Amino acid sequence: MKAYSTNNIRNVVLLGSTKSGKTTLSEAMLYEGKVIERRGSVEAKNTVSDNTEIEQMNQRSIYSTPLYAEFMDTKFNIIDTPGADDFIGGAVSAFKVCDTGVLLINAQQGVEVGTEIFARYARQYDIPLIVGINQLDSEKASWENTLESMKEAFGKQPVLIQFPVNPGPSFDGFIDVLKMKYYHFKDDNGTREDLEIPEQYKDEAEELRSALIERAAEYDDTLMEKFFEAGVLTEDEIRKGIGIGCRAGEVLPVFCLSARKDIGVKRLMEFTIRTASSPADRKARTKDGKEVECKQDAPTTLFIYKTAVEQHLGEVAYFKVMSGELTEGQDLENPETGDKERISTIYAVAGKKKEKVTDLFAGDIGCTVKLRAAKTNVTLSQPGTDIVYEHIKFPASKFRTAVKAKEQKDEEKMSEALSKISAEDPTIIVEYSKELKQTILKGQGEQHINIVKWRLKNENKIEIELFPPKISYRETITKVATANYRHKKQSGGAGQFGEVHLLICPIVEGVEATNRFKIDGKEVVLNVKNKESFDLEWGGKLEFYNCIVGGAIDARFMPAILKGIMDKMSEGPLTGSLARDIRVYVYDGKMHPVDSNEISFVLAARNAFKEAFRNAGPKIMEPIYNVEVLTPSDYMGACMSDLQNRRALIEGMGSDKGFEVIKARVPLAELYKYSTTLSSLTSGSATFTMEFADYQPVPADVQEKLLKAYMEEDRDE
Ligand SMILES: Nc1nc2c(ncn2[C@@H]2O[C@H](COP(=O)(O)OP(=O)(O)O)[C@@H](O)[C@H]2O)c(=O)[nH]1
Ligand SMILES: [Mg+2]
Repeated sequence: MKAYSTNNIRNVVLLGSTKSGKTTLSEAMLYEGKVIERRGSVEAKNTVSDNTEIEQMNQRSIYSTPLYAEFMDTKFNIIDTPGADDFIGGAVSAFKVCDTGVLLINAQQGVEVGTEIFARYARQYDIPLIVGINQLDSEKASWENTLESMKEAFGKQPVLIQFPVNPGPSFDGFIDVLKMKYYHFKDDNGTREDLEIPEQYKDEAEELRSALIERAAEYDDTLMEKFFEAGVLTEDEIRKGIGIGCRAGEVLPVFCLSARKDIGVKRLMEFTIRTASSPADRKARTKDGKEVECKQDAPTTLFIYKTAVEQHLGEVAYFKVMSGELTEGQDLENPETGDKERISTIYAVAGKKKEKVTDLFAGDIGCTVKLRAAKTNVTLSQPGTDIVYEHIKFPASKFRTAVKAKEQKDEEKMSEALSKISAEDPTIIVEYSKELKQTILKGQGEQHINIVKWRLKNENKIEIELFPPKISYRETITKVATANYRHKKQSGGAGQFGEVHLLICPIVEGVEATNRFKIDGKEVVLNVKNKESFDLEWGGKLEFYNCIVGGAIDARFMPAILKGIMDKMSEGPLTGSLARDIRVYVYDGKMHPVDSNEISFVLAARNAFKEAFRNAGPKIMEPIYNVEVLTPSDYMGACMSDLQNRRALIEGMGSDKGFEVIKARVPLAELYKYSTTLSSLTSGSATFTMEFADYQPVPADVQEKLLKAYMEEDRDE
């Protein structure tokens, strides 16, 4: 394959809800681009894109797959993405390297929540979209309903470039109002006839053509002038105007498709090549906020957007050439670590098919093998080039589970395998929580995690067990309390003696510290000699006040007292959870001239603190998450009552682009497997996001249960 120059490259990401037909479309594109001679199908498990065992088993895409077609003297790079929420990581990384999105809408369903999710992401990543209404050949296809749902979701953005002739099982062509032609298909294999528009479609075609011209004129002054003077625009002018509107995110050009019958695929590719951005039209952002142009005559820089371990090849790094020219054998370095890397071989990629090439120009996508330390998000550049590209920001996890190996002996192997999987798929996060003493596995949904389980079993021969993770509770207090504790031991040898009197009170935001307290009805004023304030690792604060008067305790024992308190803060008096937001005033005590030592004061302080804590209106606090659910209105009621059963506090409801949005605050303890429940409640048509908000006291009944559970656990040990 020859090296394509930047202007002759298009990078297109295929988007759309599950089963809209992205993988089938990619197959047809590869066929049109002569990369394959026969089209496979998802059912026959022989598509170029879904080529892994697990994807074929599930008959769906799980990874994002880079592909290409050579078409109209252009290298048409395609990234086929999985549509499901669970596998969103693949799409997010594709946004980083693509310049245009083709958003598929299933004509049987119209706009789905999945469609809306991808449209949102595209806006967020500034990816212009072209819409393909697919499956127009299916029995339940409805052109009208689909347009209606698009109007609701996208307002006036959709602009029809085509309309179908005979949508439904006998779908065999469409009228194109940019070309003013009738494209008729003679077979199910993309054989196209370019015909005059039949009489009965002429009026509709004229009407849509006028609408198209008007929209095309809207985004450019010279086109607008020309339109006012002449009343028409040429084909090239229309394309130009629509292209500008599309890049500005104001226009969604709409095409007709049957990916299965290869109808409309070639036209969509032609339009994309002529109208959509080339890589040169977009600038990439660096970590320090600068912009880098994608051009050939510049130092070579690459960005690795994905890695995978593949049969016969080992670790494969997929990248985009962000600037300059990449040549086989070139030496590059990672500007962040100084690591040197030689690019020994370069491949153009169509799924498993890897074609060796000698050069790739700025804007092109390819892969290489045998890098020493290159991972997703790494920039590699010609030595001396001080450019580091902004990392891909993957969405926050939505599914959290504890994991352990079925066989204790596999525990270490499991950790290693999990960290490899997480390097390949950064939306899988594995961490050992010292606090919970559990390995926590996080991902985008239960299916996502199940894929990990399957891979461990089949690729690494490790069986794992998943179970509900513990919750990171916190403990705090709500009122003032005091306690005295004397630690005394006099058996044999040297004795131990320490006595600590302390007062504790809660730290409440906006309430100033005081040294006046009422204890047993008496006003007490403490004499603060010294204050230390600690931001706790686990959130919240501890303030420690030395109020000792008259040398009751030597200053040299104060660190031991603080240590005793810290010990108890990190293993709270109620349930052993971490404690936070407490002020401690040590105001009196006693020493023994011989027996007092540090350990005595550690123990005295620990016990005094524990006792005071239990009398200070102690509360267990739990992590609360902000949850936002997006659902079709049919399922609104079901989603609401489910949330209410999860102790949710509903903060807002509203509709957005034809869907209902619910905003709620929900305790993490109630969110285990929420993604799974939501999916089954709504037949997979809803989605949600969750984000840590803050800690809040648990309700009394929950506190009771937690205390009881802790007592029982304690007794067990
Ligand atoms: N009738 C019809 N079925 C299609 C079309 N495109 C895809 N399909 C079928 O829809 C299902 C999902 O297709 P797939 O390409 O895997 O969708 P993806 O999840 O978006 O990648 C498969 O059974 C396909 O055969 C089409 O244009 N017409
Ligand atoms: Mg797919």
